[in-house]
Amino acid sequence: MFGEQKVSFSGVQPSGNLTIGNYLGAIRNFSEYSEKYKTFYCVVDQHAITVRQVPADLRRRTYETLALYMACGLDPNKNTLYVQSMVHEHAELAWILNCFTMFGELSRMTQFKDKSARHADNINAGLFTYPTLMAADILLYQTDVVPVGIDQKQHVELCRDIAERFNQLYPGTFTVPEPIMAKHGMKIMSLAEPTKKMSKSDENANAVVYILDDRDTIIRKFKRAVTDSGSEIRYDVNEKPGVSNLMTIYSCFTGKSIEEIEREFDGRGYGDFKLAVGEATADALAPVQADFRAYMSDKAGLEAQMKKGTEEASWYACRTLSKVAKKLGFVQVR
Ligand code: AQP
Repeated sequence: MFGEQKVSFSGVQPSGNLTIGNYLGAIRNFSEYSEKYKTFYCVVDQHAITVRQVPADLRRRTYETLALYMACGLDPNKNTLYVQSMVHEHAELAWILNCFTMFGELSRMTQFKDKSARHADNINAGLFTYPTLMAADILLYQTDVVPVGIDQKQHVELCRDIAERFNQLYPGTFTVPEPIMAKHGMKIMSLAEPTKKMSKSDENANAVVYILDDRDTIIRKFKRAVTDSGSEIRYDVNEKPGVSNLMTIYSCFTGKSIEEIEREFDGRGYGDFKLAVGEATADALAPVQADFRAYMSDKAGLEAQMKKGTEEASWYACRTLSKVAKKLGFVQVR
């Protein structure tokens, strides 16, 4: 909360091409808060370097992620859209919060365990302290709500613990945020291994539908999606994880309920169903892709937006960081 205004904050890492998981679990829900909240949506490039990135790819994907934010309906006049590394307060507050976060807390984070298993040759300190940088991102803006997919809920809960601990020592410093998850689509699963989350860094491109995949590719990927034994289109995450995941995706893109979908495909096989999911996904993404191309063709416009977003975000970030510095006893002679 900044003054009387409630705040929404979230971010996406430019660590790969964005997936329909990122879209349905996070970005699509960001604009819900644009009218009533002060909203900050950030391209979190500093988070992305916890695993090795090719610099040219990271730079390109940073532009692309910003363009996708706008293509997904985030109006830059109603939302502060910016790049994390351009607002130095994020990293500064992260250091401070490291001193208020326990080793045991960070060790329990599921994402740290998963990513350190996947990147066993590079278990760096940044991977371990990722959640304190994320807490800094959120707390800098006195955030009330953080729209995220369910995989990030644990990090937002840790952020709440850090904020409460800090507030106990230094009352009234931070707003304690709430994670907000979409009712449907909070965890879209891999098309190849439907018990595993769909991730942009998955090495198997067929397991993932990217927001920018063309129509034929989208339909082909859904046709090849792993389904379950039997032929019934029925929602049952334990017995039919593959079909249930496709039903969730179809529901998210068409607005139909799970019961409606079960009725629609009663007596029809997986082939018909997969084609329908592919077509619905491609139809829904087509306008986003067209807008994305238009934004990407105007690099100067994107850079102007980055500057504007940085100026807006910096003003809020600087206020919170000065408050924290004062509370901690740092000398601030300007
Ligand atoms: N499969 C998913 N279903 C629903 N939501 C998802 N999110 C990610 N995957 C899914 C949500 O997208 C937002 C941005 O995610 P991120 O870029 O911060 O990183 P992540 O959660 O680690 O996502 P990825 O795609 O799995 O990236 P990599 O492969 O780089 O680790 C978050 O709100 C997230 O919950």
